[in-house]
Amino acid sequence: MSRQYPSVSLIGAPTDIGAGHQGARLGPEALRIAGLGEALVARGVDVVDRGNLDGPRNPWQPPVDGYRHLNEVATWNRLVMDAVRAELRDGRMPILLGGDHCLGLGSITAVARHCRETGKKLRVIWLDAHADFNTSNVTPSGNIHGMPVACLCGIGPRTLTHLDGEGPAITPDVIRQIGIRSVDQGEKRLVKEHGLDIYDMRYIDEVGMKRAMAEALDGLDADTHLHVSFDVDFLDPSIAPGVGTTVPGGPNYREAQLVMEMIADTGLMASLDIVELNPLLDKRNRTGKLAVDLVESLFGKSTLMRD
Ligand code: HAR
Ligand code: MN
Ligand code: MN
Ligand code: MN
Repeated sequence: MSRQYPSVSLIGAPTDIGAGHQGARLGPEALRIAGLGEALVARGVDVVDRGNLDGPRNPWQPPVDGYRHLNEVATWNRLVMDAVRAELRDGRMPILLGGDHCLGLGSITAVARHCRETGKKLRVIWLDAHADFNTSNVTPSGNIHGMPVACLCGIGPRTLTHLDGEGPAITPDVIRQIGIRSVDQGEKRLVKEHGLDIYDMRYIDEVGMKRAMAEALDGLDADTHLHVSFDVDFLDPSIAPGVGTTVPGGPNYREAQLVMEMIADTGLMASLDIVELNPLLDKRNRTGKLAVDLVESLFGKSTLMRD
């Protein structure tokens, strides 16, 4: 193996508090049963499973003032933030097992703080079908898993934009979004206004995944902390049906592998979210197994020919 990976800590966050379907709260178990820990150990990585965080249950209420479950979302994200922060302080690589994508807020808030404290530059690679840049005014659903990127950039309710009490975690220039193919009307205006760097499927079709990823990974150096936020609905639904919000026209198996391989080649990934896996919508945990397969590539499985 060409790279020595830091010790990994698996952190389960079994909740669908920010989603429009229930079932993503089973994601951590589905990833464990698909063999995530064992697969990393087989790659020579030291893995500790911290078990699951214990937050509020999903009360399954309708949105209030454009947000569904705002208080519970904030509580879950504080738990995630604290857990991720503790691992980073210990010099370990946190892998967040979601849970829906609202949890990217807690995870990346912790990562951004860690970067400020250690003088590292941050780059976030956001793999998703969705831009997750909605606000309470423009959201079609009130589901907060459609809002974490906006909240991270300071657009949203104070409880979420100031999760660690320090103000917005990032500026939009930190993030690169790959695979995007579903952006709501008002959300489109916002992503343009804030200049998000989006490699949408149209662009990927035109220039190819290799060039899109090369651009998204451009400008990294040894001082960069690379965070990968992997929303499993990034993948084409034909290979990954086990998610709540499928959108046709996503990356196929090889394109997805190439994404992971190119990230692995940087040697800079220092934290990871795996979110939105919903095994209730799946058969035989197929999507969980695919997620594990792709994470193995993030840890260099397919770079054999380059060693
Ligand atoms: N854009 C839609 C909304 O805000 C759907 C968001 C779905 N989000 C996720 N995460 N699955 O990417 O309601
Ligand atoms: Mn560190
Ligand atoms: Mn998402
Ligand atoms: Mn998504």
